[in-house]
Amino acid sequence: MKAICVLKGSSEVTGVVRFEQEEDGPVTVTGQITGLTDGKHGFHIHTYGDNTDGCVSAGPHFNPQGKTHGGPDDEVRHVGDLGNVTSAGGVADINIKDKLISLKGEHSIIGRTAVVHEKEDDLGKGGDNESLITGNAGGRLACGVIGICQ
Ligand SMILES: [Cu+2]
Ligand SMILES: [Zn+2]
Repeated sequence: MKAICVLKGSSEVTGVVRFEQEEDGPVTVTGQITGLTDGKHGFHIHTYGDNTDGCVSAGPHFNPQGKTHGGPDDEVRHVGDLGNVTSAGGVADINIKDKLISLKGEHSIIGRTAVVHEKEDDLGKGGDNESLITGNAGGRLACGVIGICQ
């Protein structure tokens, strides 16, 4: 099964992200985001596929298990916590394999929103309360609803 997401926002940041899953295996996330400042930027799946008020309407990180925020390799994390993407020379190439997100079932990300952030996600290790909610990743630069594709 395959899904796709076109990231857009009020900034110059744009991107295309593809999701691919075989059976109940991990989801491979690939793509490219351009226009980011060099360095790390938080990248998550947020709960709602709602863009009425821009990326803000996508709500909090997708968290069907009621856990606190973490990094993609942590036991305690939101399902939507994909960590950071790294931009170099204005281009961030994405190549992630994740076992928790899915394209079907309870952890399905179809119809939800992928968001890339202004700042680095501290992966829940920032030592403050916000770190356990958002990873202190700051503003939402671009986002897009994840849809089924061919
Ligand atoms: Cu986010
Ligand atoms: Zn999170």
